[in-house]
Amino acid sequence: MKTLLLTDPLPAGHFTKAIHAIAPDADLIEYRRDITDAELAEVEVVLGWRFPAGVAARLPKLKWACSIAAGVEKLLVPELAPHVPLSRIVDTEQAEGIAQFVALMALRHVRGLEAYEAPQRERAWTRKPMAASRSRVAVLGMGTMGGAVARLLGAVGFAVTGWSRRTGAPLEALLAASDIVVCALPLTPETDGILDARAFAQMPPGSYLINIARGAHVVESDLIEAVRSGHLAGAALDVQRHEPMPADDPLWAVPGITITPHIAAQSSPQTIAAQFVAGLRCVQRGEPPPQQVDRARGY
Ligand code: OXD
Repeated sequence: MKTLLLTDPLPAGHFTKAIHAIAPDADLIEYRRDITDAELAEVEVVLGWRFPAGVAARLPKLKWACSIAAGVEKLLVPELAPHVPLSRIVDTEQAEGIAQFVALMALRHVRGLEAYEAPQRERAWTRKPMAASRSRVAVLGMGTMGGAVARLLGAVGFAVTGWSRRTGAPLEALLAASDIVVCALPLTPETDGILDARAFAQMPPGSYLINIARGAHVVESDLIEAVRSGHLAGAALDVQRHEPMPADDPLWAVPGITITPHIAAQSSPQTIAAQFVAGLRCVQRGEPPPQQVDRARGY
């Protein structure tokens, strides 16, 4: 079965090597801008991060699409034929890495670590000791990532409440009762822009946002306003609406906002290859591939 690799911005070569190491028979082609309709007409499987514009409509034989990520919104394009199953990677190692990143950012914030940077530059031994923090954290999205985040934050002393759209619990009340809000939601039309001026106004003064999901969950201009006004203490954004973030993006220069370039945790090509090949074998046998997302729900 011919598989098209759409891994950009990650180099396809890593995936080809990892897949061929365990499935030498896998028939892989890498996407090129000048790829022809004749080549695409032979493709039965896609492994990728995002569909370049128009490509999904040029795959008449497509039988399965598999994301190289946990989030699938960039493959779930309207032109993807409705009968094509879409799978995602489920990686507990990645979830643990994400949880470590969130714990690092949450602890750095509540322990006031940034307050020691200027004194060190000035060689000033200025102490502001504190007891253990018991800050209240809301984890929005309780899937593989959010669940791991909630467990680790609980283990280091935070009072954690998980929230997901499916529980139907009112988000406003939780935001109002949280010192830190962590976004681990899937990106769907319902969650796009969910963290906006209204949500920030509901969060208590001095509270903090950590986003490890997708940049589009946050209305970034509203966040900048909420931080600049002093209502929010700041934010740690591992993901941004425009990735890679352009040099003139206003988010770079907001005191209190930490930007990292989508590095909180990533699945290894070996993990992706193992899950992909297991799914490919199912499709080759005519069985449904595992780890399918509910296309109507978007995750
Ligand atoms: C993912 C990601 O969704 O890396 O897995 O962002």
